[in-house]
Amino acid sequence: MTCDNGFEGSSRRSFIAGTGSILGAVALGGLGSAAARASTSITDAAVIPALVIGTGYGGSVAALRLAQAGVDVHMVEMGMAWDTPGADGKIFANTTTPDQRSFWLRTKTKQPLSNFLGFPIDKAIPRYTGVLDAEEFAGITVYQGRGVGGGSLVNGGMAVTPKREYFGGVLPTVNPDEMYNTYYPRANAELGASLIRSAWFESTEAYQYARVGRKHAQRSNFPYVFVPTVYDWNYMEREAAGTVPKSALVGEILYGNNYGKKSLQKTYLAKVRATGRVTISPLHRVVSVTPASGGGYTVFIEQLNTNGDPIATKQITAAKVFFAAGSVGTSKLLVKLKATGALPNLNGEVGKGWGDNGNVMCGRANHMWDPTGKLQSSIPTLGIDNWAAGGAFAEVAPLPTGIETYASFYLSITRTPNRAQFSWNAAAGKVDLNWQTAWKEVSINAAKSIFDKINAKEGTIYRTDLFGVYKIWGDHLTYHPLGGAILNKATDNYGRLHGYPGLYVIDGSLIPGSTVVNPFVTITALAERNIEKIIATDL
Ligand code: FAE
Repeated sequence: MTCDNGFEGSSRRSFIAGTGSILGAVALGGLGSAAARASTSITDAAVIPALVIGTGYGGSVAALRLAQAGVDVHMVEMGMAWDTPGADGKIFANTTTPDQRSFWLRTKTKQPLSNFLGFPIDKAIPRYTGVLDAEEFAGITVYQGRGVGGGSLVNGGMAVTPKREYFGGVLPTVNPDEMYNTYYPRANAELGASLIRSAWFESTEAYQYARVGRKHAQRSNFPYVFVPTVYDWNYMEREAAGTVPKSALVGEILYGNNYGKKSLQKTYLAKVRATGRVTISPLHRVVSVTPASGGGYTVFIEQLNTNGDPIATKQITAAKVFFAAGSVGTSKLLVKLKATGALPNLNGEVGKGWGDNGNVMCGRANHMWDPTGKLQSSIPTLGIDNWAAGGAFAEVAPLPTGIETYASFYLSITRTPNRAQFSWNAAAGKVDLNWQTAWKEVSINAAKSIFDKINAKEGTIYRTDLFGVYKIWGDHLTYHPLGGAILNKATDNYGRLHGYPGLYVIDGSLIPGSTVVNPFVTITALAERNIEKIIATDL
């Protein structure tokens, strides 16, 4: 039997029994009602069983599994819904023609590659709640997705499972058997990860840049791997054949893909919506969480306009709160809430253990007889694996400029011991991160273990025009923020925050600074593991 608040009879009873007085209010017709579920945004004074902060990988996994277990869920997302086309008929802007949709609250683009042939390429754009946030801390710019789908909206779609032999260094307190037998396969299946068709890779103009990258790796005796992605490869082949609108093959990526990429909107979040138990509030930002007098937690939320300004504040009560605001978002919230007295009992591990996954970028200048192609698919699919010998895994990345650049471009993920800490800056009223740019030296040296050798073999040099004037290394940024609420330190071994029953962390902030490869499959698999335990024992 389904009650009008949406709970199936038996699961409703057990959920109420397990979670205390606040759920009495839910049963009496709080936000769990069908009408409320159909509304587009959360209402002030709502009383709900479960709130998920953020709609990226961790948040989407949590919402889906909770809803499937019979729990009504509300998701709050500070970015936009990204479900409505702009004036050009497209939801997302192209990488080569950034506009207001491209960046989160900036008046000038901040492209990861800031220069080309020595000239700055950033340009003025209207301030808007755009999809890519280049969040600046003192020593590093952290790129993140903003909107329903989180990082899946803007990322390269590389769906990489770390080699099992390295897993102990990634998540030392997690049983590898359960991850590799159950949760990695589950995450990869739900995300729709798959490999490029070999014959097409070998023949298409769009991956000439990757074939050149492979050839250079081979000639210097580096192992290379094809990595799965969440792009629909059949769609990309049809793009190449000219039978469908193009996305990867016209360079769409950093500011969103209009077609072809299986972002969370098409995978986990499509299933979330199909449960009928989850509402999602875009342009809503959580600013505080504190224990409620009657049990559960009071959550303060600001509703934003597309200029990023608060237009309403809402105060709701949730029995359980899942922090899934991403490594930076969750860490900033927890550090602020501990320091300002909203959640004073959080332990001293909160804010610690943050890392950049060793990200560093570089380009190499090839010879005129080694062109990388003017048509480059924006979805990388090949990696050079020198982790064992040199501590670097380099993805052969595209430079989808539409012209022949004679450049090979790489994003390296490297082994680095450096970890930073978030702290509350009371005077400025914000959270700081004590990362130092000089810490990237380790990562540069690891990347050099690959590219110095390739350059020597090929008789080539590094590009010096992509990150400034005469600057070789893109060492000012990360795409892969990880940590800040480390598993089994700030939380227990399943993401339950110490000091506050009913508060959970379920995103990249649980992972201590490195996943050895690109992170979203590990974030998803860990979330699947943790939510299964939480549903079994806490609800
Ligand atoms: P995330 O996906 O960041 O979701 C957090 C969500 O919470 C966001 O939508 C935020 O807007 C929202 N939020 C934050 N604060 C609040 C608040 N206070 N109130 C309400 N909402 C809030 O977190 N990874 C790969 O594995 N392969 C790739 O190829 C790859 N390429 C990348 C390329 C780029 C340009 C970028 C930026 C990232 C890339 N990543 C890649 C990283 C990957 O997208 C990232 O690790 C995951 O998205 C992190 O997942 P989380 O669930 O931790």
